[in-house]
Amino acid sequence: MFKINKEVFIKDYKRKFVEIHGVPLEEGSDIEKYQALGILVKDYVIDMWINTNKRYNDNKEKQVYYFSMEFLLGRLLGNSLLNLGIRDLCKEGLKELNIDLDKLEELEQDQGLGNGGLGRLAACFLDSMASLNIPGHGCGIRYKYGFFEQKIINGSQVETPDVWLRKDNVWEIKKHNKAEVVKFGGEVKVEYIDGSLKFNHINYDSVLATPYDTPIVGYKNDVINSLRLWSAEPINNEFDFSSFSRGEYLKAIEYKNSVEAISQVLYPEDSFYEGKLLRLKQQYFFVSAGIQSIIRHYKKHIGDLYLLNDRIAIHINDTHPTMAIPELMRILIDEENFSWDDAWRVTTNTISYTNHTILAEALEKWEVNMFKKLLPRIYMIIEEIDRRFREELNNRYPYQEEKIHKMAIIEDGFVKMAHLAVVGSHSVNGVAKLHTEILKKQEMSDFYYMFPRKFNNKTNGITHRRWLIKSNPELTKLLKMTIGDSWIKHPTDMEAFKRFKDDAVVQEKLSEIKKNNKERLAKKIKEQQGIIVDTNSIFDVQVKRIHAYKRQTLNALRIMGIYNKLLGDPNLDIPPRTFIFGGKAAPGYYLAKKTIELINAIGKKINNDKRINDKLKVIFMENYNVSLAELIIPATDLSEQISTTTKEASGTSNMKFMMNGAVTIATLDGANVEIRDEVGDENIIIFGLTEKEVVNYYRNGGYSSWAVRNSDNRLINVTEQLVNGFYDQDRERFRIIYRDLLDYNDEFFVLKDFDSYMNAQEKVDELYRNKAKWQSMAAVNIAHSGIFSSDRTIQEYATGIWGSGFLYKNL
Ligand code: 26V
Repeated sequence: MFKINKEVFIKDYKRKFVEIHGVPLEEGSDIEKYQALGILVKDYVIDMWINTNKRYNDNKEKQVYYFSMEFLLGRLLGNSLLNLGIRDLCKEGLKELNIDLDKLEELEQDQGLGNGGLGRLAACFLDSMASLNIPGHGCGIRYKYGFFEQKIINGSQVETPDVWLRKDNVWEIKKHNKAEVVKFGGEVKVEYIDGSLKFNHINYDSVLATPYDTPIVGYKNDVINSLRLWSAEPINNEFDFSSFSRGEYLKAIEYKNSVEAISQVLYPEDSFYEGKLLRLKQQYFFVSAGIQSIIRHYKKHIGDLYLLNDRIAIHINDTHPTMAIPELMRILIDEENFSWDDAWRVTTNTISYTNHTILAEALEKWEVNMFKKLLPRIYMIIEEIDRRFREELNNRYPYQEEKIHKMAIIEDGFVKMAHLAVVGSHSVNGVAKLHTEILKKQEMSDFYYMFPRKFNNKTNGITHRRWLIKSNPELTKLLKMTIGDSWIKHPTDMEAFKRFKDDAVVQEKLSEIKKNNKERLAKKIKEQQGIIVDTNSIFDVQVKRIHAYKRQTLNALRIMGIYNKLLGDPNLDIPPRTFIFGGKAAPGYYLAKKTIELINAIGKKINNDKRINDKLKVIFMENYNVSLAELIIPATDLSEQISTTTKEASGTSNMKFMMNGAVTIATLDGANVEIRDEVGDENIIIFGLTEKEVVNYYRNGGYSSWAVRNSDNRLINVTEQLVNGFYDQDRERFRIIYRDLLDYNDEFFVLKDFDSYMNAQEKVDELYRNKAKWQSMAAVNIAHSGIFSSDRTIQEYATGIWGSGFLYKNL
């Protein structure tokens, strides 16, 4: 294991500082101090990184490549130090130099190259792969601008660009010599040479893909894996612009801009798919570069491409990298002279696919004409995959035209990426038990009947290193004191903590830790918004992307309902609550942006209403991101997981909250079901429609939101308050929410679940009043959270899908 002592560290650090900045440490700014530390840590890591790669190559270990359009890493310094096992030592060393490590860590810009759950999952997986000694690397895009920054101005979201590279990114290394060329456009000339067809791609535009590698540090095991992110550059960057005639000069600039546009910006949508050409370019760009570099490396170190799938696993995170399938086919057939059948066998055995959503509007399908023009050879290959698949369908289901239409890959002028992903891979997994069952029984049932053995479940997880050890040091200490530290390597050992659930001393300690974490958050709220919140109140939190199916609206209507009740009876004896929201709306998602406005309008009114005696406060935290999550989650008493049953594939913040001792109020959706199974009904508060009821309404109708509202006075009041000037003089401001709930019949059953949600919240009040009961619930939640470590998830992927890691090596 990496070893260093404090004195050496101090010496190294001082030296590094001077070397980089050319001034003595005492004269340096905090940001310079951060940079020097980051660069020093990277130095420490470099030899291990080289050794890890050497070992992988020498041992010819099976390599996993995790392809994802998004990696939401957050900050890296703290976690790299933690995983190297030198965080405490550095903290002490820096203290001797009068430097506060926590303060330096906070100066790091979040690496926010993802939208939400899917991108953060990819980041947790990288951490777990490295920590479990699994040779697994990320492959994605180095967006110049990450997920936009959110400002709240007059209660509304305003987007500004995330210029995360403004200061140098100390973690990445640019690898000029590992660049790949990606080809777009042009035509394919088919020739018949020596008895076989040859496909010659001509007149294409070339783009240079240059990789930037970031070290992913395993936990105290000397393993450093890589995250490789590709940046788009013009092929010939060294244009001598002055020698061009005016027309050529402008053309050259245009070309440069159009190429650089490819890796310019992360699309800030995660639920509405739009068939944008640039996004298609992004997908092919990183997939092609990634696959080419894998093949180049494989040929150099191993050789026999017919055995590729013995040594390489490629995983595609949702359908966004599905072009890995035709791209691998292209290389094997066009460049390596494979027969179709051999190429198909190798490709399908190499690639595996995870589905992350059943929302129909998020499923990717690309217009044939656009696709064909941008990627002519890839399109030809997909056409052939589709032709052969249809043949198979015809044999299996003769004369069942409708079924064949439904299942085909190219249909109605579109390429359906999910179908291609299922057909062209050997494994298809959902991300929680319920979600996988829905895939099998409903969304993908035809495919499930055809390929039952491909389908499997891998319930999501979160890395306990970031989400507990790093973000909640006091709770970590308590766990070590009570149950030791075996849980760090074996998270399910946390179950031993259950023994202490009724221990008065431990309960007292738990509540003290929570209080301290709430104080930290309260300080941030005061700084950000000037509002003072009561840390004795229930911190009731819903942080996630703003989306109709996640039902922030249900939460908002509930707060309106409680407020009305309090106005009717200001002496009503309820525990005070602080409602905390956070999350970004896609810039084009009008209803979601209105939801943010509504929450802020409710906050403005309630927070300033003296009549209710500070019993309620509503806070919308600006710019929710990974770092803010690390502050909010440990400070939470009540975790709101209230999506419409069947809609949230898994959820992962639900796991982070329970691991930090929050109690969950939830619908039986996504991984909430498994959390309930773990902690038992008495340690979670469940409400709302069941899966069966929801499916029944969607299939057979019978829901009338007007009828539900008219039968409940609370609902009549709160819905009218949306449009009667109660929360804003402009009565039209929230009309769209009103109409969505009533005139459009409330697609996500907000009104239907209102009563059951209100009752569940009353139960929360009652439970919270009983301090011992509440802390015992918190303890049980913590104790049972180990199963939701992404180490467990990755172990399952490695043994069940990739054939990599321990088992494989022991064969
Ligand atoms: C979809 C789209 C649609 C086109 C525009 C760009 C874009 C970008 C991302 C996505 C993926 C949406 C799917 C997603 O994020 N699913 C979430 O995945 C989490 C990890 O598995 C899971 O916990 C959440 O429940 C699920 O909503």
